[in-house]
Amino acid sequence: MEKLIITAAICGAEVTKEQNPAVPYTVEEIVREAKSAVDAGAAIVHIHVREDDGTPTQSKARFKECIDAILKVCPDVILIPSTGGAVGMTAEERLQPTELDPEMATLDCGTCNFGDDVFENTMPMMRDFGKRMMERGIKPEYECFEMGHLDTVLNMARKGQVPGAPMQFNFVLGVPGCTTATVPNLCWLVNAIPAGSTWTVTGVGRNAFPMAAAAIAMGGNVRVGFEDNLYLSKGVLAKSNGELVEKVVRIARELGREIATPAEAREILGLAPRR
Ligand code: KMH
Ligand code: ZN
Repeated sequence: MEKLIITAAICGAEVTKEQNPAVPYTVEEIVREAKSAVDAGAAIVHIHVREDDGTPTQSKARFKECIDAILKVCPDVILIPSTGGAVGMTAEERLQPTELDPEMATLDCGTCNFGDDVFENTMPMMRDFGKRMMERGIKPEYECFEMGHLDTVLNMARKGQVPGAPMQFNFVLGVPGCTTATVPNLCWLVNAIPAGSTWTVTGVGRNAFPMAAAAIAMGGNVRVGFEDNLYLSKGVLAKSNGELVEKVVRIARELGREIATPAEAREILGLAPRR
């Protein structure tokens, strides 16, 4: 089996310090959380950014400030900025971090319920996002919250509307209103991706570690972090993203799976080595 790529989604757009005081808002806090995750074994950090008061933003300047500051202390890490932003943001607003030419960025693969909200990703929006990423040579991480999102993006790839092989998928399972986090659902998705693709699973809330264990056993990759889950175990808040990553590393070690460094993750994902 390939080594395990761990992604830390350190911040998200929805979680707050009221829910867990360790949720990062400021640049310093974002750097602290990224470093804790990388030190624990994350090869990838998925980033959203906030204003100092916690308001989610897709500001290019704020992304640049955070990316530069993270790379100062974690020079090898793979950063995947969000183009999902927060529910209700416009496509133009969401696309801002692509202007920084990151090696990867998320591309959300369809509209879905998101708790009480609707996360809008219309076909024209997705075609615009795909075009932008092809023009700028950005490798998308295809975020699938629903079973049908996978068919949607595979069709778009066949039509040349989004970057094609090798594709990297992130199956985000357990968002209220979307596909539930079960092993049969994960197997259905994994069985439907083209040969040569790579995949990661994100289990939301209490699904985080069961989905991680399933992916470790199946040969896939794992995302954890405050964006998806604030707890280390039932009723115990995680003190840092690093603690969540450490738990994945412990499970992987028990199951005999080694952890990929950022350089190894770049090779597995088909990214160019860092200059
Ligand atoms: N904040 C969610 C509505 C992404 O990063 O691309 C969407 C999200 C997906 O987090
Ligand atoms: Zn995200």
